Amino acid sequence: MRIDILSLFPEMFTGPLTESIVGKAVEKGILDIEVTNFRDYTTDRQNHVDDYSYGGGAGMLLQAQPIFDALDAVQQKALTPGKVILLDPAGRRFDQHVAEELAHEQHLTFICGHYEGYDERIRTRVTDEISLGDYVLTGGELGAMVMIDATVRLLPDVLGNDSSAMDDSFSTGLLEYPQYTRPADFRGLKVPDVLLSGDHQRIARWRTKEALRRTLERRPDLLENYALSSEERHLLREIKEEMNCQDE
Ligand code: 21W
Repeated sequence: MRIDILSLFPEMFTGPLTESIVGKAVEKGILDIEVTNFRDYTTDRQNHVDDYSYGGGAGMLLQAQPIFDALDAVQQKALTPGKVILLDPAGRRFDQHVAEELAHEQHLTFICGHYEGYDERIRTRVTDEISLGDYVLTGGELGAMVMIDATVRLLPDVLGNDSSAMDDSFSTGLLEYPQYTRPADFRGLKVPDVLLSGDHQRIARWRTKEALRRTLERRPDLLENYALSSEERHLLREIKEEMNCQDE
């Protein structure tokens, strides 16, 4: 996969893109990332990238010209235009499904703003407008890093074990069950007996039940879109009975 990032703050990306799993993917040649400062493409003699809003109003807008020219340059180099993603608080919300969609692409370009907004004409070059969530950031850079991290770990051969990305909570649709490591008794806090029993069938059932319990307690919204197996339906009924839950 090739990833281009257009940003006025390229240094922000050095840590996240060179360390850890994303850095390993670059070393392995699975991923090629380039950060372009679109200030380098300005034709303005003072290298301005922003200007006042027509019609008035507070704040500066990123101008179309530097971003158009930077996009022309990265798209010429990459052969395939791919997806062009505008980081924008008004975009659709990023989630695991979007990460899976992006992981199928050959080429991604992220445009990161850092001002009050974009000249509307920039959107004519954009295929997707994506937000990280309902909170205000100072710019798109952290959003791009989050999206790149979530996407790159889904690429084949990035994680050592190719089943690990598939088992993640949000991929399975349930939260994860509680996990324990040694010792079996830590300051009186004990590991549940079932996990020490060696009975793999009982353990699997316990884990499914606890994953359901945790999801019901913390993220009931996830259960609404989840297709329960007959065993899961049975376990969920047990949980609700234990809770003395009258409904269902
Ligand atoms: C913050 C841009 C506030 C614009 C119209 C009139 C990218 C982000 C960002 C930023 C405003 C994302 C306005 C979640 C985010 C981002 C910087 C408000 C004022 N619009 N995901 N006046 N949250 N944020 N614009 O902030 O660039 S993805």
